[in-house]
Amino acid sequence: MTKLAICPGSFDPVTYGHLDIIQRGAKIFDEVIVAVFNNQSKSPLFTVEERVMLLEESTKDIRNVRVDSCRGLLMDYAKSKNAQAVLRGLRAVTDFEYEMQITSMNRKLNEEIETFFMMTNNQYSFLSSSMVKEVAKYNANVSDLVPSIVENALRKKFNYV
Ligand code: COD
Repeated sequence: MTKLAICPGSFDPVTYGHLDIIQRGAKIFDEVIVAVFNNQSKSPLFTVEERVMLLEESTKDIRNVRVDSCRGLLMDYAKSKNAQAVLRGLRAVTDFEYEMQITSMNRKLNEEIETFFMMTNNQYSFLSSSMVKEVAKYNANVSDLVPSIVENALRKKFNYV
């Protein structure tokens, strides 16, 4: 049976931290679908379409990764795709409580789909989309935090080109 994992998130925008989890996940699962959700509570900078495009470009060399946009509940989406797993990344201890809450709720919604956590690579343990946006707003160099296509998109958003 093909082992399919959904890697859900806001990805506003995708960072090297996200890509690290996606790349490593793609070595373990037969297929990974990166699912972009519109988490309105985070007041996104990029539209869902822009985030999907940036992810597609950034993952185009990974054969078994696809990108999709989603609405509604993660577990409904995962079930509709016949996924066996949800793949999430963990950074510092601060992520843990939030992830526990989401995982407990998701398990209540569908206990057959397992959530897998991968510890971040040390070099990305303090990297978040929010921090990238915060510094890119002031035209700081983010080239070692995000792919160049994302860097350019950030410059455009903040009117530096
Ligand atoms: N290193 C490693 N992993 C990282 C890094 C990093 N530097 N940065 C982020 N990650 C991981 C995150 O831990 C996460 O696993 C993934 O990458 C995506 O991160 P974000 O921040 O883009 O995504 P979130 O946390 O905003 O995603 C939240 C969801 C969209 C998954 C959630 O809101 C959701 O499931 N929404 C759908 C509605 C639903 O089903 N709700 C019920 C559950 S409460």
